[in-house]
Amino acid sequence: FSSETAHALVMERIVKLCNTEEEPIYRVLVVEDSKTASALIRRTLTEGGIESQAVTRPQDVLTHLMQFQPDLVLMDMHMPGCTGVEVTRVIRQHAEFLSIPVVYLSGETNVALQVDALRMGGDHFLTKPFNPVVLNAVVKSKIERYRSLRRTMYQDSLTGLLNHTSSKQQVDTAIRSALAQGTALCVAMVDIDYFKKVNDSYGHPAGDQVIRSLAWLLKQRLRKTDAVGRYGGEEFLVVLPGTSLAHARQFLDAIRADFSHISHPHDTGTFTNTFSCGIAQWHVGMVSDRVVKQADDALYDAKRSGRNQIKV
Ligand code: GH3
Ligand code: MG
Ligand code: MG
Ligand code: MG
Ligand code: MG
Repeated sequence: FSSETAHALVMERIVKLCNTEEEPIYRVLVVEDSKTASALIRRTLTEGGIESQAVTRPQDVLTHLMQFQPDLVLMDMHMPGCTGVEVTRVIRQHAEFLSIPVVYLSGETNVALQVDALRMGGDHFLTKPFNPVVLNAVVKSKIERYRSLRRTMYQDSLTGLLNHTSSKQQVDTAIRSALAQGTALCVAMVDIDYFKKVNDSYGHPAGDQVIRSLAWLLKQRLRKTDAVGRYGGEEFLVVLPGTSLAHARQFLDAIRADFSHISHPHDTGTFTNTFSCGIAQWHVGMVSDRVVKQADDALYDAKRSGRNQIKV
């Protein structure tokens, strides 16, 4: 696996996490050389509603991490040829897995060695024989914390969409897969029209509500493979893999028309609003900054031409 592929896979999982309202199932990678022990651990996890995969050979851990995208690693201490501490150190060398929870589950009762394991990248130490209830409780609480950490890192708190940084990363990810698969890719920039007036006339909370309703509409309409992020205050970045310019335009224009008909409530009545949009088509050789800039230029053109429209 190249680090680019790893990055793409990780982003895919993060987007999935950000796009689903209900929590996806918990996923645990069990690193354990004894097949009997891993079968027992996995059965316990299954009973707790936790999905798992097992790795018996430490050299396979990275591949499994990238393909399975677990939320947590359950790590044995003593394995043939290496220790769990060494495996954890390798995992932590990859930026994508810098903060994934690593929980030790080992027969090691030497407290000094347990403390060493925690000092060197471990998050928790459980001993064998384990208590199934405690194991599942530890796993779930560590995963919950890790998820809320990732959320604050990647998600926009007002809308639940991707934030500025992760929507930009999403363009990189989409470019990589467009290159690998030889497919089309369009990127669009959406910006609400005369938004300052909304704030001035109806107040900031009403403005926030307009931002949320556009976010909701975009999220509703986009397909699973698309991505949308809040790029700035009232600006959204939309990534449409496998989409021609004509289709992207048609698709966003339908959303534009629908948005313009939404009645937004304020203290004494309702008001409507519009957005403008610029679309850029990606071509081989274009870096993400350039395709985003081109969408932004097209957006500026749409604004200058009177707003409530789409330009390419
Ligand atoms: P146009 O895009 O049509 O050119 O006009 P505009 O009035 O929308 O232009 P501009 O981009 O200059 O203004 C955007 C305003 O959005 C400025 C800022 O006060 C407001 N804004 C930015 N973020 C938020 C937010 O999170 N909530 C609210 N309510 N307003 C925000
Ligand atoms: Mg062992
Ligand atoms: Mg503006
Ligand atoms: Mg605006
Ligand atoms: Mg703006």
